[in-house]
Amino acid sequence: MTITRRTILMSATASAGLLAAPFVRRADAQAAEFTYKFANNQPLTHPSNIRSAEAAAAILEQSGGRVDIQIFPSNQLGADTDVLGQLRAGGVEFFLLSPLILSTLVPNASINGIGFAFPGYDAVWKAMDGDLGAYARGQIEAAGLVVMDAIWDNGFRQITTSTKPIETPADLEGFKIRVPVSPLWTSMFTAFGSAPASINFAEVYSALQTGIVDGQENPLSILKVAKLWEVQKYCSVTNHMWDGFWLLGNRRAWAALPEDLQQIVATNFNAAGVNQRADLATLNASLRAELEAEGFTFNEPDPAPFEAKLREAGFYAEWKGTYGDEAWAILESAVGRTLA
Ligand code: X2X
Repeated sequence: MTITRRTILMSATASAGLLAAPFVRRADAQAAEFTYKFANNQPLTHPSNIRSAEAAAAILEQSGGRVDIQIFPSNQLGADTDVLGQLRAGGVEFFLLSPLILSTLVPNASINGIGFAFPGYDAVWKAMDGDLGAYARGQIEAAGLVVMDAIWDNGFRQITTSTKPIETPADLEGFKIRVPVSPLWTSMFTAFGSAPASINFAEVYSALQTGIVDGQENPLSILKVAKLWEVQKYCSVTNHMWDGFWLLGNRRAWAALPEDLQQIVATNFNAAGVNQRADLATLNASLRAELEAEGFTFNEPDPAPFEAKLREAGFYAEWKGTYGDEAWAILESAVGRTLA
């Protein structure tokens, strides 16, 4: 990410229609016993960063100044796949990351991203606060990372393009689309017959601007905070998957915290996640109109042919085999229907 791009995002704070982010790099950081870095890929204007900053302030206060969480938004410490390496090595202590990108390390963590699995948010929270989330957290812990209980929202994903609205699955054939770095994303858009390119979020704006790809897919909140109308024209409301963010921790850094401090950190982080979900629910009510005002043209294709296309291409059968019967049964039970 260039200085110019970051400057643009910073200056967007005032005009984004969101609260000004209370992000402050404190000068007294060296006074704390535990100074931990918290990385994420979202601009300061995203509710994730507003709630993270709130949690960090509460943690500093409730720990009597012993725990200082410093927030690094917008991939300031590196692209997501690099920061995942830093988290494992201990160079970064906390990281808010998509379960699908995490699946490059924890393969079955991506199961929430199966196409068209969730009909809406009620089903998402029931599953992710229930057995499916517990299963995923078990996988993450078995891989040597710490994970907080509450998953944060990213959202239902929509396809944007610079060229044409996506009306039917045929419109995705041969389409050059950016997908995040994750086997599940590549598999889904390969099943649609597209030409998916794995690109970290840090490079998405420039990849769209320079025409390396013609489109991308993300929730409306991300289109807004990343100002993607500047480099995209159409938004097709496909709701093709839901994804969130797990708040991950480095195990050694976590174990170094006495139990009472772990409790303070976990309680505030989980509360921040639950509040962030509510913030996004509020934002979602007005985002489409705001994005239309910025220049996006919306359409709402029938999702049924898209799901049928994935099924015909063997997408569901393939992923059932990859995740295994146990994980697949938890997914199907969570969504209340047979997917494969
Ligand atoms: O990389 C993306 O597209 C984003 C911001 O949605 C994720 O973190 C998965």
